[in-house]
Amino acid sequence: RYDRRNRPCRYDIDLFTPRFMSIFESLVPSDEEISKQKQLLTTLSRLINKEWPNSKLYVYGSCANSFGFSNSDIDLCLSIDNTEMSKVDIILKLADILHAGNLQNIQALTRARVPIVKLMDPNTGLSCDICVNNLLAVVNTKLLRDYSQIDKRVRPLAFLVKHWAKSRCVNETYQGTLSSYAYVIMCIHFLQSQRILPCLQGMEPTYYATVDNNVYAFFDQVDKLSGFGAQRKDTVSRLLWAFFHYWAYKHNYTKDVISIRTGRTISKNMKDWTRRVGNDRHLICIEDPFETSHDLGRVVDSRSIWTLREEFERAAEIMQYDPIPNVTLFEPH
Ligand code: 3AT
Ligand code: MG
Repeated sequence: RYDRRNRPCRYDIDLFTPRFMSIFESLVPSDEEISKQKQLLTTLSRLINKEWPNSKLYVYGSCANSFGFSNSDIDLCLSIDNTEMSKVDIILKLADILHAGNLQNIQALTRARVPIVKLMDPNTGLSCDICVNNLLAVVNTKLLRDYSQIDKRVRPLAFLVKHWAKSRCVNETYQGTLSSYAYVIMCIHFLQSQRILPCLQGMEPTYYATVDNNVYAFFDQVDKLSGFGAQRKDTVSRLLWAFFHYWAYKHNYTKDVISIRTGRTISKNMKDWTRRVGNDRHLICIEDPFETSHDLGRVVDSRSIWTLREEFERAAEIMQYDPIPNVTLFEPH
C-alpha cells in the first residue's frame, strides 16, 4: 500500500481521454429529453397551482444538478406554506390532484423517511417523485450545479465515477454503499484538493437561501471563476486515475472527514465522529455541505466498507495497468 501511495501515473494515460469522453457523451441526456422534462414540469406546475396558487414546484437531484444520466427519474420538490395540513395530508391530496390530471401509476408513499408521490406521465413517458418542503435538497442541487459550471472537466469526471459505481453495484444505499449525491461530493472534494475547483462556501457569499429559519450562503457568480483551474492541465483520464488512486491509497479513513464546505479534510475528532453512535459508524466520512452534522457515509457498515475499498483498489489498478481501462473499469460486477 505504501509504495502505491506515491507511484507515478502510467505514461500513456492521456491516450484514453477520447475514449472516456465518448462514454461521458453517451450518458448525457439529449436535448429532446431535456425538453420533455421541462414540458412535464410545466404540466405539473399548472395542475398543482390551480389547487394551491402559492405553491411552487422545484426540480432537484440529478435532473437539475447537471450530473443526470439520460433516462433518469425526475426528482421534484413542492414548496408549500400550508400550516393547517400535515406533510402526509399534503402528499395524499397531491395524489388526488394528479389522479384528476390523468397522470398514471400514482403511488403515495407516506411512510417513507421522506414521504413522496410517485407518478408516470403518459405524454412524455417520464417518471418522477415529488416530495414536500425539502428545500435544502434544492439548495444543495444548486451548489452542485454551480460547481459543475466552473471547469469543463467536472461533469465528465463525475459522470464516469457514477457510471463506474452503477456498473459495479456500489451505488446502492440500502446495501450499505454510497448515493450518487455522495459520489459527486467526493469528486468535488478531489477537484478542490487538485486546485481545479475553489471552495464556494469559503468565499464572500453572493447567494442566500433561508430554509427552516437557517440561512445558507455561498458564492454563486461562477461565470467569474471560469478560468479557475486552467493552470492545471490534467486530462479527464488522468483525473479519473488520480480520483481512484486517492480513494484507494491516499485517503485516511481512520482520521479524516472530507468536507467541500471547508475545501479540505477535517479531523473526525473535531466532529466527534470517532465512534459508532446508533447506526452511524463513520467508516468513510463525507460531510454534507449544509447539514454539517450529517455524514453521507453513515449508510456504510463494517462489511460494505470493504466492498467499497476493494472496488476503489480494483479501479485504481485498472487505471494504472489495464490495456483497455475504458472497458474493464465498467465491467459488470
Ligand atoms: P441518480 O442519477 O438518480 O443516481 P441523483 O443526483 O438524483 O442521482 P440521489 O438519487 O443520490 O442523486 O439524490 C437525489 C437528490 O437528493 C440529490 C440531493 O439533492 C438530495 N440528496 C440525496 N441524498 C441526500 C442526503 N443524504 N442529504 C441531503 N440531500 C440528499
Ligand atoms: Mg435521482
